[in-house]
Amino acid sequence: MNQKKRGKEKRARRPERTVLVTGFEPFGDEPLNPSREIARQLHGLQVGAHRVVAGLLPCVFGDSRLELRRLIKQHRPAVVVCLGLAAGRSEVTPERVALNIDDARIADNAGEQPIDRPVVRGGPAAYWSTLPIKAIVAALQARRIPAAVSQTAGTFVCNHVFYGLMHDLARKGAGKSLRGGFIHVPAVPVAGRKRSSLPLAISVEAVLIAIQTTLAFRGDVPAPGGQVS
Ligand code: PCA
Repeated sequence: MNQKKRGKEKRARRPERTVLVTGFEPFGDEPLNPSREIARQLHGLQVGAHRVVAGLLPCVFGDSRLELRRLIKQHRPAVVVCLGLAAGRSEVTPERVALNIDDARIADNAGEQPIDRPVVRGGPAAYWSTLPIKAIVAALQARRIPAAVSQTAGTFVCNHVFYGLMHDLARKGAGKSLRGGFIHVPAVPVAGRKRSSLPLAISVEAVLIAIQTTLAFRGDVPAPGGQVS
C-alpha cells in the first residue's frame, strides 16, 4: 500500500467527534415532549467540527439511565446534553446540580413511583453540571431568548438521568474530556391553554446555541445566572 492510501485510511478510521443530545418520550398528562422534538430536529447537524447525534430516552427510572449509557458507548461523544420538559417554566434552564434522590410526584411510564430512594446507593449527595451553564444563559439572553440557571432539576426521571450521567462521568475519570449536563425546556404553546410556554423553534435554537457555547468554552464565565420564574 502506498503512503497516500495509508494516510487516507487513517483519516477515515478516526472517529468523528459527536455531541449527544437526548430527549424524553411524553409522560404524565403531557401529550407532547418538546425535548424529543428538539433532539430530533438537531440530529445530524454539523456544529463546527462536531456532529449532533440524537437519542431518545424512556421516561422510566432505571431504563433511562441504561439507555443513556448505551448511547454514550455507541457514539463516544465529546459532549452530552440531556434535555427534558419542565412544564410551568417559561425559560430555557441549564441545570446546575444533580441530586442523589428519586422522589416521584407521579408514576413513570412503567408505573413506578419511587419515594426517597437514592439514584445510586452510597453515591455522593450531588454532582455539578460540567456544561458552561452561566455562559449558556448569557449567550441565550444576548439573543433575547428567556433563560436562567436552575438550581434543581427536580427529583423525577430528569434528575435521575442527570445524576446517573454525572456519576458515570465522574467514575470513569472522563469528566475533563467528556462534559455533560442537563437542560430543561418549557412546554410548547397549546391553543386555548393558558400556561408558561415557549415556541418549539425558539427552544431548538436555544439548544443549538447551548451546544455552540459549550464547544467554545472550556470553563465557564462569572456571569449572573438569572432568575427562574
Ligand atoms: N421531564 C421530566 C421527565 C421527562 C421530562 O421530559 C422531569 O423533569 O423529570
